[in-house]
Amino acid sequence: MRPTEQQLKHFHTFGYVVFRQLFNAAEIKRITDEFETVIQTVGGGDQHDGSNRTLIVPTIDHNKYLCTLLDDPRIVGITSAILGSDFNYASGDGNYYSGDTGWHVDGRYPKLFAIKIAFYLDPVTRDTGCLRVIPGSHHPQSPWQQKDMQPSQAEETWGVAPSEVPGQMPLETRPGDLAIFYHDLLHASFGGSKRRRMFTMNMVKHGKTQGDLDRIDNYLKYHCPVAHGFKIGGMYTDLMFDTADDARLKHLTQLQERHALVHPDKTRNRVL
Ligand SMILES: O=C(O)CCC(=O)C(=O)O
Repeated sequence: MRPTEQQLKHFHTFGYVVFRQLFNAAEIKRITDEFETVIQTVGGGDQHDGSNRTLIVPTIDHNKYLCTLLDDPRIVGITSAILGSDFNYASGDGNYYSGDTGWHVDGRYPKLFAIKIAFYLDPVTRDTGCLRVIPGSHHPQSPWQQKDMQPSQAEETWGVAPSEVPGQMPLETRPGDLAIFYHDLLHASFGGSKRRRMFTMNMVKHGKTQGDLDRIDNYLKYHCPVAHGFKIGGMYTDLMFDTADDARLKHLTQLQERHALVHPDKTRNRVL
């Protein structure tokens, strides 16, 4: 599936795009059920009492069905149109979020490098925990990238609650919708429940130059399972590799190799 030119323009202009009902009811029910199995059995979700966020990294890698999201023509088509067909899958978190998430970016890069694909598994609205974004804030020249334009400091700077910062856009979604955004985009969430279910797939551009590889290595220092405290023997689980065909492997090889350089003690040898 290729996004329309308008969807792509929307994505690059505003830093995000929402695909409505990309997954049908039966598909999203299966995705949700398998997510629950993962977070309950290996993610500590069985201990979740709402006092804190429950987090697991990675998510899809722990489940054979969820691994196939990386083969899904919709995910592959959209990501290829944005990052190129040789994009790298860069892991992703699974969450029971509890309460608000303050304004932040996931990274800042001089040009497009990383995107996040977000599956919200419950209906979420502006005031019940949907993703809110500041459109255009991903552009390096955006005023939102100035030191004195930090929405996380809205109360101190402008006397405005962070949830009321002007210029924001709530991305209200129903299960089956997919929100995709630049890592550089300011985003937050307010008013959600104590058990807001959401998981992500991060995707990054394939590295071709030494500069690209340096960027990837730096990314892996802070954003990979082991950097978040989850030791799975490398960038991906064995299950992700063992169930991969050649098409999927194309999206795994580079980061597994770079992971071995960045985290040599935390990468088991495997022949790819
Ligand atoms: O849904 C949320 O609470 C925020 C999600 C988020 O910040 C992220 O995935 O980076």
